[in-house]
Amino acid sequence: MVLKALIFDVDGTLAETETLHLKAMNASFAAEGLKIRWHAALYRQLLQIPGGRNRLRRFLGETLSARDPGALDRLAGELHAGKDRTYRRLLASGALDLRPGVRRLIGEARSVGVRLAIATATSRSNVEALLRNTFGAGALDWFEVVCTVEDAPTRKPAPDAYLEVLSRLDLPGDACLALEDSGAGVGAAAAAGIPVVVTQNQFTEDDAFDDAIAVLSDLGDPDRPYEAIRVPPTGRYPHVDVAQLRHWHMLALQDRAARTAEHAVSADTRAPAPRLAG
Ligand code: XBP
Ligand code: MG
Repeated sequence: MVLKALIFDVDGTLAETETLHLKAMNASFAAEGLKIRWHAALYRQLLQIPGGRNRLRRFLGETLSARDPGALDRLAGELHAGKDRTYRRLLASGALDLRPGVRRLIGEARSVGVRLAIATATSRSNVEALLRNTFGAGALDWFEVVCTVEDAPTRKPAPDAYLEVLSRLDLPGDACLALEDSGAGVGAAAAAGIPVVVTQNQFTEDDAFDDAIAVLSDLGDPDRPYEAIRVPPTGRYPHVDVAQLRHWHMLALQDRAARTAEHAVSADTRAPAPRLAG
């Protein structure tokens, strides 16, 4: 099976958005007159809870436990909406660029006919704002499928977003490759049968990436190679391009086939000896 499509995660993979979500969250606390401020180490822990609003509601429940649950639900909703407005305003002011190599790899994939898709746990309006303010107007159309929380409400590590993308691309998991930054994202893609490459960041570097083919600092660029955290022993390119991804994808499928064969052999040796007739 050859590589036909790349499926990109958004937050933390296309750009270091979590620093902006965090900044916007703290601005939202301040705008509501709350003294709460999240620092990076706390945010890193909170990111283990899927979804911005859910993690906020959980935090408020523990911090403002004397308040009525209904009031906390409303407060979480207002704070989250305020966070998103500020996040998109910051994006519009040019506060964030793409991670190294992202623009180059997506441009190359488009020019050689590798299909593109997005699988994210954030909202469609956040994705549109990020693409418009980094790649530029019209970039949304480069992605054949854009699956957001509105399309797959059960967030990663559930495989739902990836399964939805595969169904809309009409491709099996082993014809695709996912690019992710978090343990939850790797879990989601792997559960959908899609090989994954990780570009980690300050919020995810302690996550478990056991199911990933390769773990890197970023995609790198010709004048600035990526740092290899864990990569296959053969065929390493200094920066990630389509040829590198095709190579890693092939190794991942070979590894999967070898494991399936090994599993079949061990199941066979465990089976009882066939009875002979007579
Ligand atoms: C990452 C997330 C999101 C963001 C915040 O999504 O977990 O919840 O932290 O976005 P992904 P919201 O990596 O799948 O793109 O506040 O919109 O949830
Ligand atoms: Mg992510």
